[in-house]
Amino acid sequence: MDKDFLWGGATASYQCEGAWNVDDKVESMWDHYLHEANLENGDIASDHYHRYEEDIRMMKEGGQNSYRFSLAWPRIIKNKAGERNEKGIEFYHKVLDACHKYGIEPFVTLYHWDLPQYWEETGGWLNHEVCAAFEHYAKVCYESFGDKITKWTTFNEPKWFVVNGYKIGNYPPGYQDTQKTMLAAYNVMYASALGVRAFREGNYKGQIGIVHSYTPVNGVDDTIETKIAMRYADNYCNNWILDTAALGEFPIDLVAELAKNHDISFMQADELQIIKNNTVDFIGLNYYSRTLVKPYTEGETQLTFNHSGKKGESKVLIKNWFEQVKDPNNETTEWDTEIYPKGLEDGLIEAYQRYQRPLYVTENGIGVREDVTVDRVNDDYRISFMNDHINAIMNAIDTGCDIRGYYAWAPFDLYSWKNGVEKRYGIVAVDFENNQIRKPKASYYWFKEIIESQGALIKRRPFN
Ligand code: BGP
Repeated sequence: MDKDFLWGGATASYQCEGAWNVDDKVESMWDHYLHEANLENGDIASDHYHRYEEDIRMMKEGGQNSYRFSLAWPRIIKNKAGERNEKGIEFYHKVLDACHKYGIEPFVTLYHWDLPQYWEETGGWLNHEVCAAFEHYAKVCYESFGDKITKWTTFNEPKWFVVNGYKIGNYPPGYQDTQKTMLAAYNVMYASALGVRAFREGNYKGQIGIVHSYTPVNGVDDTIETKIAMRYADNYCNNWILDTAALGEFPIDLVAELAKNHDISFMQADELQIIKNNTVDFIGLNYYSRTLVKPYTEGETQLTFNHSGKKGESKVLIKNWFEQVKDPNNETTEWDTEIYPKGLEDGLIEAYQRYQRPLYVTENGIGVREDVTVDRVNDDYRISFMNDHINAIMNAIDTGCDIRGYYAWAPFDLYSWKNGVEKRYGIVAVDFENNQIRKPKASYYWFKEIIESQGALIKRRPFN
């Protein structure tokens, strides 16, 4: 790997900071939703708000040179009038200063799902005003932190929070409505373009991108029907984010298909032009698995998500579009995520060919139950998972793709959306029951050696 390659871990404000109402932070839509539903929440999470220095020091000691994290809008902007919360801003200055002290390059997400509840109450992403509010928030962040950050991203995973929040209904605000899904998707992609435009107009240093929950699509066979199903799946999973952010256009066949039965009058020509003119400098891809599909011509849409950690609960079947199927040859986690590193290699090559932008793998990891009371968690499965995915990146680089970083999800255990802290991803264990004690897992030490060798210690293998 190139010496400038970024190696690190990724987190999100809500999932690790805790301190949900400290220093004048206001409620986010996730605070509100989980409190109302009385579900396990991130009120304390990994208490990173108070332990960021220790966490960042451990990144450094683990050989890492970058940290991807998000800023919490409800910590930074107090109200709809857009007033700044200086205490929240001060917190992120301290985090950024710790990064710089330890030689860790910050890679910063503006929005990782914690919309201020005062905006959710006005309709959230269904309310067009929220796009301008996001632009204002982005400007406050660029102004406040512009001299300490050179890698910015607007949104983390529009596909994931929009589809889960408005179509599947398992995330806040909990709708199951295609029209609302389309409107939220449009507003988010427009807001992202406004964030890019504000960044360019302000002449801030560095680059700006977007992060996508990438599930490259494969088909069960080579028939024309399967190829059509694959295109539907790719539009649903990937293209409405990546084509829009990187090429400046929503996929026209997707828009035409949706327009048959839905209202698309919210798509305004002047705004589409803003989207066209403000594409991203780079793309961040979060990779957990691919989407394997076959045609689905009979039967109704069924979308269910596994939050229990009992295998077999997830279902993605979209009427007349596609059905997601399992490959019996591959293992899955207890949360139904197929382990398929080849998908990352194929996906990176495809994304690079299509978008010709520098790529970063901004999240990759495996969520499992673990006993963290032992001295050291021997997470060989995580080492093997990371090895094979870094190998996939190296294979893609060998074909000429410009890939500039790899971030483990996560640098330490944190809260998993709707799954709580039972589903662990960290390379450092956090004992949530026992004073939040941090203990590196075997994967932390392994990752350090891999980084020090610039990837030379990765077990290389071609995929079949
Ligand atoms: C991504 C999100 C992260 C993180 C990760 C693991 O979709 O960007 O925030 O949570 O997935 O997912 P989960 O916690 O649902 O297992």
